Amino acid sequence: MLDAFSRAVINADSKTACIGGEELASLRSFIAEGNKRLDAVNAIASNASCCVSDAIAGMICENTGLIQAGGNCYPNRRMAACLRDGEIILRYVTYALLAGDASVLDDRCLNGLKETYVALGVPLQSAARAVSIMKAICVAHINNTNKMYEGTSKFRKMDTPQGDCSALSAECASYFDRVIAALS
Ligand SMILES: CCC1=C(C)/C(=C/C2=NC(=C\c3[nH]c(/C=C4\NC(=O)[C@H](C)[C@H]4CC)c(C)c3CCC(=O)O)/C(CCC(=O)O)=C2C)NC1=O
Repeated sequence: MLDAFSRAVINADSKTACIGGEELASLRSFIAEGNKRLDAVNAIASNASCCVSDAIAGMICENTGLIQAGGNCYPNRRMAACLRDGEIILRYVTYALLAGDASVLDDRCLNGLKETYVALGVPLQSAARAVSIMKAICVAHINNTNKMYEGTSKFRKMDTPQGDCSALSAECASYFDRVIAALS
């Protein structure tokens, strides 16, 4: 598993070079923006179960066959496995976002996932749809633009300083895109 720092070392080593100006600048900004990154991870992690259940519910609303006999979220054992998988995927995305590197997601979650799903008959398109809903939710939580259920007690904004988190939300979105790509 790599992070932004070990990745810089590996890149430099593969060129037998010292860690150079551009890499140092990128690490410097990784450190300078570190608190924002932690807030972004926290924004997702502390809304994780809501995020997962909403994404799986959304996926099922769009395709109710999933919870009927023959569907891959039927019976409850499979529904539970599906919710668990949503949690696993989200957890590895938060690890990647924390590390600033996708390798932990690739190596420990995505490696062989498509083959497992194909073998078990888990519909890849539905799984990708649930992941894309999680992506939209997480981007909203990171940017603190979450508007779902506004005006009710279910509406939640994180108590964080205002600032520009567009780069972090884009990075987070790219990890979800990686999951979707691995399943297609
Ligand atoms: C650490 C990384 C890791 C991952 C990612 C992982 C995934 C994983 N998901 C599985 C099953 C499963 N995954 C799903 C998921 C779904 N079904 C749907 O219709 C939806 C599209 C989707 C939810 C979004 C289901 C239903 C099963 C059970 C399938 C079965 O037993 O028939 C299995 C088979 C073993 C088991 O049932 O526990 C694995 C290994 N395990 C791991 O250790």
